[in-house]
Amino acid sequence: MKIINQVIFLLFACLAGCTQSEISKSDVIEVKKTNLDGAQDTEQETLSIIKPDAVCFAEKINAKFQSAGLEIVAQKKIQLTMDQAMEFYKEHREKKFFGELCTYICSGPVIVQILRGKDAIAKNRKIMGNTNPLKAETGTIRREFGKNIQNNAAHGSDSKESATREIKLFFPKS
Ligand code: IDP
Ligand code: MG
Repeated sequence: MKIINQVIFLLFACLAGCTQSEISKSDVIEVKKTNLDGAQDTEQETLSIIKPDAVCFAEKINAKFQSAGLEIVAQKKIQLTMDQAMEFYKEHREKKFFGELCTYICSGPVIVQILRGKDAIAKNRKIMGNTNPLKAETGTIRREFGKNIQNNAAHGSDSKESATREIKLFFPKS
């Protein structure tokens, strides 16, 4: 009888999907030293965001970064204000999805992170996969955890300039 109850519970847990956060409730999860002094030339830092409806998969997503050799050197859970979202996504302000995108990114807590490693910017983009989860390769974050082209689980800086700007926005002292 006990086993049957456990099986039923597991079935419900699977059906419920992303309902429970795997990550602690505290706002600041971890912040380590973030300057690149002493790091090798090819090392880069990039900004990653685990978007609202993928926060519950944070442990699995972080495991992908780590197994690809990206170190999470800073990480915090925050909820963006509309002003922060509009500043962050300002390169898209002319796009028709801009308003909806900003509303979405503010719809719940996100996890902002600095990833560090060799070719971190390109590596993170590869681990994330195509913007559209339907076009993303098997095993990528967006393929596994994204719902659609907007709710696509993760953000990753697309250039050194973006990385510098985006890291400053969320980790001004780093
Ligand atoms: P990226 O995140 O792969 O760099 P961008 O083109 O920079 O893709 O778009 C930023 C974010 O805007 C995407 O991650 C996604 O959340 C959202 N987005 C991109 N294209 C569309 C669209 O056609 N409809 C709705 N949202 C979109
Ligand atoms: Mg982009």
